[in-house]
Amino acid sequence: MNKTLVLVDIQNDFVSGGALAVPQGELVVPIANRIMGRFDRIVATQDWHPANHGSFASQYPEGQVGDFIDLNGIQQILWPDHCVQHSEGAAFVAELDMARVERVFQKGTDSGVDSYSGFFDNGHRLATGLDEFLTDAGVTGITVMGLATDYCIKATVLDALQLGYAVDVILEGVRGVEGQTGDAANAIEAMADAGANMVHAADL
Ligand code: VGL
Ligand code: ZN
Repeated sequence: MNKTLVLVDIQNDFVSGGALAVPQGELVVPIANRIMGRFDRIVATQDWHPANHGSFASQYPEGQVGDFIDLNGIQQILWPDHCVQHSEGAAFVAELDMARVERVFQKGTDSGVDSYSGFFDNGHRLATGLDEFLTDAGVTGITVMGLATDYCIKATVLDALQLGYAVDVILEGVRGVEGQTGDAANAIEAMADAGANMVHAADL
């Protein structure tokens, strides 16, 4: 068996009290802990930005969170400073059981380009190593959960499908930023349309 769980960005800044808190983001933690035993392999992604990252509104004199800018040719929404390398906000949520997490793939480390997907930056130029790791391990299908549905989950799942993986998404294991009402539901629909399988934790 080769069942692989990919935990996306379950970090302090994305749960209640965090800099970019995803509503009810912390609720995915007990679900992750509960289902880990069903998998042969577990990996995690970690949003890991330099303090001057180009997605931070703080880097622009007139920048407001939620504004769109052009970041080296790619449309970029501006975020509050979050997941700054080595900060408490970038750390994995303390309650998340990391004991069986075999590897962590960091992303967003280049200040000039954001990286929602756990596989590639938003310009699809640099790989994080996740695809190579999974390929080397003979993994052909992954189960994805974590944060946030409408950004990093969606991008990770769409890239995985494009790379040829079979992808299950755990519906109660994801939560969205919901900058606009419906963003999370639209993301779920986009992932399903692209071929992802929507599953419930109880059915694993
Ligand atoms: C994320 C916005 C900015 C995410 C990361 O993990 O979904 N969203 N950086
Ligand atoms: Zn980020």
